[in-house]
Amino acid sequence: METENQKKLLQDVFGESSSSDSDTYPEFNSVSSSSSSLNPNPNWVRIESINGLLLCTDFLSSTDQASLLSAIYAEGWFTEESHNQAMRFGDLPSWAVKLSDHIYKAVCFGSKEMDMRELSSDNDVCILPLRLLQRNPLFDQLIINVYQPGEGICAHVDLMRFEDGIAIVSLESACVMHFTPVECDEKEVSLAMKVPVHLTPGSLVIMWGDARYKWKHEINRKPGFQVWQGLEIEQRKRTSVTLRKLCEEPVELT
Ligand SMILES: O=C(O)CCC(=O)C(=O)O
Repeated sequence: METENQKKLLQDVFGESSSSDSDTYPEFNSVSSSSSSLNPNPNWVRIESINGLLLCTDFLSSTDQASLLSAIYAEGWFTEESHNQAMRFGDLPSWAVKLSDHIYKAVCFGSKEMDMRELSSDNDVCILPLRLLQRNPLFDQLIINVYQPGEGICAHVDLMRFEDGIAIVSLESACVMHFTPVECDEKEVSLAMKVPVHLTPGSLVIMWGDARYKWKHEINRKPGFQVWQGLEIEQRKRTSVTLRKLCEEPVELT
């Protein structure tokens, strides 16, 4: 019965077929004249060793990446090189609302491929549990980070003032994000103990459950840390968009 309800819910979300208006990617800015198609079969990769960590490798086409970047830079937040972070809370810019909508649909399309029984609860098969996917708004906090070559972000767990279910979209260039269990002492942990995830431009990471609460994530762009499949990644400027939802009240971990 529960499965039928969930199936109906997902059908309500995007209809019986994938040929509805949800096939069209909204443009991220009004300047862009072209629109591209929403990928009805997004490539979702589950990071096996970390429950609740999922990567959509083909979330945004190159056209949509360019359109999103131009919408971000049109905000005027990054007029000087020293400006490397912008945050917004509450009502988000329209392009960020569209991006949230894309995330919602990419999760739904990915979930559609899965056995509906798997969507019922907080298990490690979900892309995002329905209780998180259904909240309204899905996200109400935004951070844009701009990294120059060599710059990264220290290992951290996102603040408890944010709910479970965090999304990160990568733009411009690739990097390796490393995940380390929270209980590991950062001074003692070796690179070999970290789980690397390759974030390519246009990819989307979803973190929930263990991935959000029990693992720290970091981007270390010092020489020797940006290695993927044996090769050091050539470093260029990278921009990321992180979307989160503020808690009504901060939650304590038990
Ligand atoms: O830039 C990224 O990909 C990660 C950003 C992040 O972890 C943060 O802003 O808390």
